[in-house]
Amino acid sequence: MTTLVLHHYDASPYSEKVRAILGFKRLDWASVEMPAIMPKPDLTVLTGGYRRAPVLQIGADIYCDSALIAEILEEVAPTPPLFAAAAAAGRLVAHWADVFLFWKVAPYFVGSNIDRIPDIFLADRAAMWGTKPNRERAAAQVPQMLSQIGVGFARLEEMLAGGDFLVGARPSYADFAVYHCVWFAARSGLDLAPWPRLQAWTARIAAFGQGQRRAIAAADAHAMARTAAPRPVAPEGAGLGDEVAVTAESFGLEAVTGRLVALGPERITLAREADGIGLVHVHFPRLGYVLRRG
Ligand SMILES: N[C@@H](CCC(=O)N[C@@H](CS)C(=O)NCC(=O)O)C(=O)O
Repeated sequence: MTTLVLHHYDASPYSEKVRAILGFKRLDWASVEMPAIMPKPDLTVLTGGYRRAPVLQIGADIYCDSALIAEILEEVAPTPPLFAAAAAAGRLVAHWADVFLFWKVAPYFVGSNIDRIPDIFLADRAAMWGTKPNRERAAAQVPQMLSQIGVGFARLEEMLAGGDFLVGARPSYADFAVYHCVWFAARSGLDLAPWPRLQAWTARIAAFGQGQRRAIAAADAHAMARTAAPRPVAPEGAGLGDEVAVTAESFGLEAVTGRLVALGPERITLAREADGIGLVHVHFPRLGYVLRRG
C-alpha cells in the first residue's frame, strides 16, 4: 500500500478522530505536523489553500476533511470495517457530532482555559470566523456550552446502555466521530464521572491507540507528491474540465481553485498544479463544502 501521510497536529480533535481510526485499523502512517494557526505553507502548497486539520495525503492525492478521510481509509484498508452495520445511522450520528457537539466543546475549551490561551491563537481563530477576539465573551459562554454538552452526553450515555459501542455491536465510524469530542472535553477539564458508560467507552476507544506512527519532514511528503501521479478517478459529473473553486461552508474559507475532474453525489475532485510539486488531485466531501463555477 502507498504510504499514508497525515498532516495534522497533536492538539487537533478532528485529527484525533483520524488517529484513532488509524489505530482501530492498525495502520502504519507517516506524520507531518502542521502549525495550529496560519500560515501553514507546507500544507497549503499541497491543498491550494485549505488550512484545516487533518489532511490525508496518498502520493499526489490530497484528501481534505476527516469525514472523507474516514471513507478513504475504509477503501484502502477495509478490515476491520468502519461502515459495516447501520452505516447510514452511524454517518448521521457522526454528522451530529461534527456540526453540533464539537461546536459546544470547542467554545467550552476556549472559555474554560481562557487564561492559558495566547493572544495569537485567539486572533487566528477570530480571523478564521470573521469576528474579533473577546476573552470576556469567551469565558462567559462556558455555562451555556456545559448545558448543551450535558444534554448531548446524556443521550450518548443512553445509547451506550444498549452495548459497548454507539451504533451496533462493533466499533463504527460513529464511535470515532463522537470520541474526538469527548476526548477534547476531557482534555479541556470536563470530568466525565457523571456519564460512567461514556467514560468507560472513551477508554475503550482510546485503547485502539494510533497505529504505527513515524514522523517525516514536510519536504519528504512533498517529494512523495512530486514523484507520484494522482490515482485514476471515475470522470462522473457535469462540467468536467471547468475551472472551479471549492470552499468550506462555514469557516476556514480559503478557496481552492482547480480543474474539475470528478463530481459525484458525495465527493468533489479538483486537479491543480502545486508550486514546485506538479499535478495533484485535491478531494473534498460534498457535505459541508461549496462548489463555485466560473
Ligand atoms: N470538517 C472538518 C473540520 C476540521 C477542523 O475544524 N479542524 C480544526 C482543528 S481540530 C481546524 O482546522 N482548526 C483551524 C486550524 O487548525 O487551522 C473535518 O472534519 O476535518
